[in-house]
Amino acid sequence: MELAQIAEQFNVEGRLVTIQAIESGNVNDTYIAFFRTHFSEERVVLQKINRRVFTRPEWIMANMRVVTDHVHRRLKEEEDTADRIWQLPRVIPTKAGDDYFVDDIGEYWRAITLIASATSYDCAQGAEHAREVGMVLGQFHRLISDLDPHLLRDTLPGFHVTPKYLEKYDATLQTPEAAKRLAGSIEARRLSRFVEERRTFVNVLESALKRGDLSLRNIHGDPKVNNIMIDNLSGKGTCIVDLDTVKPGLIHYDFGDALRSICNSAGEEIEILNQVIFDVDLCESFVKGYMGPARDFMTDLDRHYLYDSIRLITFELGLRFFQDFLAGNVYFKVRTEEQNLSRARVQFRLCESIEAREKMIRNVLRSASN
Ligand code: GN1
Ligand code: MG
Repeated sequence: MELAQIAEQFNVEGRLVTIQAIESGNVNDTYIAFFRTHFSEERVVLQKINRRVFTRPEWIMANMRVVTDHVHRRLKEEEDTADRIWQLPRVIPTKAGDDYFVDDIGEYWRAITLIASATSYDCAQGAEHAREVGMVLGQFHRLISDLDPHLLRDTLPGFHVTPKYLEKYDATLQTPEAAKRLAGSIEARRLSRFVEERRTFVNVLESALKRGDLSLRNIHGDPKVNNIMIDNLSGKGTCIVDLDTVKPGLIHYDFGDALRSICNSAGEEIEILNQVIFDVDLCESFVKGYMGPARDFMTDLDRHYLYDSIRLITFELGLRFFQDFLAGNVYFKVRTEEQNLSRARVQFRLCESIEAREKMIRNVLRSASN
């Protein structure tokens, strides 16, 4: 089926004029579809859900419906006292009234509203940006904190349970494909040693959960910097997008994920490792922004694990990229055979940078989170 035919399934006014592909995103395929009437234009985000990753796309859409309805209701309730128009995209139904469209080869498509006059950046633009990214995440955590978790399906079992990724990595190591790739790359063997040195650390958050130090709350699951939209007109954060992984989890994974992404100004795809540094000043700005909306729900024990969360999620993402490289690139989309290896190198280097700055980061977390 042609892309245009798919876009036309959705209930958008006007005639479809063009469709542009958006390159970012490691999992789903994303496009912007332009529709025009005689007097206006509407652009919508069209996405093909990756069925290799999300085996139950209909659950993704059910969750999206629950989360967006909940957040839109809360935003409406608070609008008179809010400092700005906080936004969140809405699901656009098909002409048949469904939340998604299944094409002739069984692919799942959705359309969501585009947040206009706003930009998402792949890397930090400075202190102000970091603070806004923090505030948007804190605001989102606050808004979904009273959403009944039973209403959400687990769309990706094991997502952000770091020990599970280590198990998967160990299983991959046993395969001939991994053996071949390790034998063929000095860099891959170096990364495998990096993992060995951090085996015991992977349990830090899950053990805290078991002990009852931490508790499950609704999380976003993927709050990296380019999922946070900044208003072009005011420079302030306006919303968080990519709601595929909203589910009960540890907010620490979100906190750490946003920080590992905003504090690495070189981005995830850089080849020159020397440029990969965890910027502690950006970390401070982010935490100040986050704590605005989050101060009320952060406990002292939550604060105790913030440093570990940054180090852990960075390690986890590196491990996920590395495992996928060893498995033959089956999960993350790649343009080259070595891209996942290269992405893993970046995250592991960032992890080292975090470890080297532990004291400074802990100090910043202590002062900025009170
Ligand atoms: C994936 O597709 P994208 O870019 O939104 C991944 C995240 C990673 C991220 C790293 C469902 O997100 O967990 O942190 O890549 N999403 C999934 O860039 O695995
Ligand atoms: Mg995502």
